Amino acid sequence: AFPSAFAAADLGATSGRVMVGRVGPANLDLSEAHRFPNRPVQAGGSLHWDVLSLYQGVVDGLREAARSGGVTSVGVDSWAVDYGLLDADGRLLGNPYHYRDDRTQEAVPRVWEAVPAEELYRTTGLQHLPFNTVFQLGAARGSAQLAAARTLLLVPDLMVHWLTGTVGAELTNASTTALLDAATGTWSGELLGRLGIDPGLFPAIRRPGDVAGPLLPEVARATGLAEGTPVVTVASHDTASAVAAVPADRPGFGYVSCGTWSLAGLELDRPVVTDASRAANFTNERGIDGTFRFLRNIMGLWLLTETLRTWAGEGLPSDLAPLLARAAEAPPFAALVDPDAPEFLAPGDMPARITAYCRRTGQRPPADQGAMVRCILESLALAHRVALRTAAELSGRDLDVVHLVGGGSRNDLLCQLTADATGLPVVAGPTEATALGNILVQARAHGLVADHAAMRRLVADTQHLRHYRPSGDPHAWTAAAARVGLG
Ligand code: LRH
Repeated sequence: AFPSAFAAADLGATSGRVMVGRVGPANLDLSEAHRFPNRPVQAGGSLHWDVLSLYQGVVDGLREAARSGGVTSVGVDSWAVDYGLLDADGRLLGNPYHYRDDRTQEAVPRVWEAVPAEELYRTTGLQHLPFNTVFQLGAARGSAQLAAARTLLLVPDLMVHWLTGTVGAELTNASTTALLDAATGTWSGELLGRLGIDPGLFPAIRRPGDVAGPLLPEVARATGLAEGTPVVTVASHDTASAVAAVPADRPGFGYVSCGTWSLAGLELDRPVVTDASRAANFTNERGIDGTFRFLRNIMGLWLLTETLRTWAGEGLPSDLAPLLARAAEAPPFAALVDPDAPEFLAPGDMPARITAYCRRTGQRPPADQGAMVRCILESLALAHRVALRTAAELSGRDLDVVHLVGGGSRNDLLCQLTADATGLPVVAGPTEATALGNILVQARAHGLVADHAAMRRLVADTQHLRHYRPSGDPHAWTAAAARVGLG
């Protein structure tokens, strides 16, 4: 049988891409049809996503996919929590906010006044992140924009709306809003009522594998794709797609989906919502097939990319490869930070913030660029270790391997440090786990892959994976972490 082709539109925080995946019984080939920058815009005192330019990138990418031979269907995924609002005519009301916009700071205590933090956690199972949709809507309360809104669509659902004219709320991404009931997987009317949010804003839930609808005729014309090409609902939360494609072959695996964020945790078949999991700020996001991602957000390679951006602006060397080589040579454990310190969330001068953190915690700040990069990567590896161990403890599971997927799996030093810190073998790759998860859910919906285990086997059999054995003394990590109160 000839392999079938599927298009995955995958929007990331710094770039978007349309990938074409060709799937056969024993093949899975991925090629990039189009990549385009995602440049957040600071305007009118707020940070926004330029969603029209992202949509244009998707359309351009689909045109390339059509040129390369056409596709059986299309799926869209992106980062979580952010949304666009539509008015009664179905028009977009303003530009969606970026989750790094700081307007939610004052909204958090107000939301907790209406629904105490413990109760919010018990209902939704979601870790506290100041940008969760629930707090963004808290910040929007009383605004003319929210008053005019009739429909809320998370970013991938907005793209699907423009591609097909239909509205729906994809389940995995909806589970990141902190408005979904963890027990039922539907919008919590009780929460919405107490928060004074109009329940009519929220479309019906769609599940990965459902067909959202055919491309609108004008979109088919603009892209050159066949009239009637279906848009299939995938796991539209990028992390859900990435974890769906983790090439694991047994249950005792942990994962780190590593890009702008490091999402480190386990796949479970039921949520863990306890006082201990709340205290450890662990989340229960929904995956495909009734799975849950029990994980913690770690600030991730954002620390490194913001550092490189700052250096580039100052005219300092900012090419990653030579800096990684210098980091590999730098002395270990010279300085460690908590990557999740709230001051690292916003865009801006990252080396200055890391330096200030080190001073504040009685450490000598990294003295040169190699030492700074080493500090960031060791701090991330340590955070991976803490999150994975905590996840295992809280869920009563044993871990015997860590799968590191996403763009960060290209970073050899980070993979090795993660193996060293966790004391576990690390399997690195695939880099494009999110796009593969997107494509495989479509392929399964078309009957080309039998089930989730077969999806994972296909990834394991066809993608380039690298293996790292733990080296060094794991106690050195315990001691270094304890020295700076990060154990
Ligand atoms: C990663 C991600 C993560 C969310 C964050 C907002 O891209 O989707 O899972 O927490 O973006």
